[in-house]
Order: sequence, then C-alpha cells, then structure tokens
Amino acid sequence: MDKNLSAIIFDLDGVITDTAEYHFLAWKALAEDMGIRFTREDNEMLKGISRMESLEKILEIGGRSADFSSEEKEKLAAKKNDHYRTLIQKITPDDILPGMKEFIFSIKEKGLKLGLASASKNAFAVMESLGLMEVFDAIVDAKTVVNGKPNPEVFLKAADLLHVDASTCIGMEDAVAGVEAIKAAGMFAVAVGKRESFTKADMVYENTAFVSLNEILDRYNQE
Ligand code: B16
Ligand code: MG
Repeated sequence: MDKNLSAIIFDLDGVITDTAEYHFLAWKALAEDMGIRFTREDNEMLKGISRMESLEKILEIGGRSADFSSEEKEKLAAKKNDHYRTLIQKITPDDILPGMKEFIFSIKEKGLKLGLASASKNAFAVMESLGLMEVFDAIVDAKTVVNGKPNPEVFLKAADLLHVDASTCIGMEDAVAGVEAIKAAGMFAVAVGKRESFTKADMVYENTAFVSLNEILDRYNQE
C-alpha cells in the first residue's frame, strides 16, 4: 500500500456536492426578512463555517449584531434551516460534483477507506439523497463534534471511527478553515478551489473534474 495510506476523508459541501447555492437562497431569504442585503459574494465567506457563525456574519453585514438575544438568534437559524431542508429535498445522485463519483469508487477499488468530515448538521440527509450512505465507511457531522473547523476534531474523529492513524490519511476540502483543520490533524491536504486561496494545502485542484487518484498518490508518496 502506498506509504501506508489508509483513508481519504472528504468534506461534503463544495467537495462532493454543491449545497452552497441552497445555503445562499435560504440565508438570502432570511436576510431580506431582516432588511439585510446579502449577496453571492458574501455567501463565499460562509463556506465551511457553522450555522450560528454564518448567522453572526450576516448580522454583522447588516450592522444588526446587537439587535437579537441568543434565543432569537437560535430561532432565526432554525428558520433558515427549515427553508434549507426544503430546498435540499431536490438533491439526487446526479448532484454529485463532476468527477467525484468516479474518484470515490476508484478509492474503494484500491482498498482504501472512505470517511466524511462535514461541518453541516444536515450531512446525513445530504449523503442519503446522493446515494452515498452505504459507500462511506465513516461519516462524522457537526452534531457530534464540539469544535468546528479550523479545529481538527471532525477529521480526527473520522480517522478514529475508521480505526486508522490520522498521519496515514488524506483530507479533501474546499474551505480555507477546512484545510487548516486537515493540517492541524496531521493529514495530507488536497484543496478544491482557487490556487491562491490555499497556501497551506499540499495540493490544489481548481475543479473537482480534474481530481486524479494516481496523481494524488504520487504526491502523497513523495512527501
Ligand atoms: P448546516 P461542509 C458546511 O459544510 C458548509 O460549507 C457551510 O456553508 C455551512 O454553514 C455548514 O456546513 C453548516 O451547515 O447549517 O447544514 O449545519 O462544507 O463542512 O460539508
Ligand atoms: Mg466545504
């Protein structure tokens, strides 16, 4: 086996499927209800960060951070989530990002384990809709971790559930906070997105369609 590589642990939103648009539509509706203008560009900042942190950023954009009690903020976040849950009902296996289905199955064929480390509390529902629940060996979502990304907890927990050492794992992410979490977990980091955004990643692909297992294994083995 390639330098004892045992598993590849994926982020969900932005790596396996693109839920960002649904998050955007749900946050935008909530922001508009509060008289806050929220753009697609603003939405970029919310990738990989938790629901409550996202709400805080939106309130900051609208200059309304001090206007709500924590109970009211919980209600606002729950309202956004209800809307988001309705929107993600549309997700099907066709929503797996280009190249990722083939990539996931090539990992399985090599006898490597597959893990998921998501900051979303909706990760199980999304994986179910994508038809990937049975394909993955371990799934960790935000419901069972205390510290969000960039803390390494979610990636370490996935390695634990897979019964493998974190140093023998590769992590894959589309968010800067996520790449930081992978590196803090002592894993090899593959990022998906704009090259200049990911100075800490070991490898960067600008698009999931270009991801190649052989190329990743070559680079992992050179480390
Ligand atoms: P939820 P990931 C993250 O998922 C998203 O990137 C981020 O935009 C979202 O705010 C977060 O999940 C929480 O999602 O409201 O569903 O719990 O990229 O870590 O898979
Ligand atoms: Mg992500």
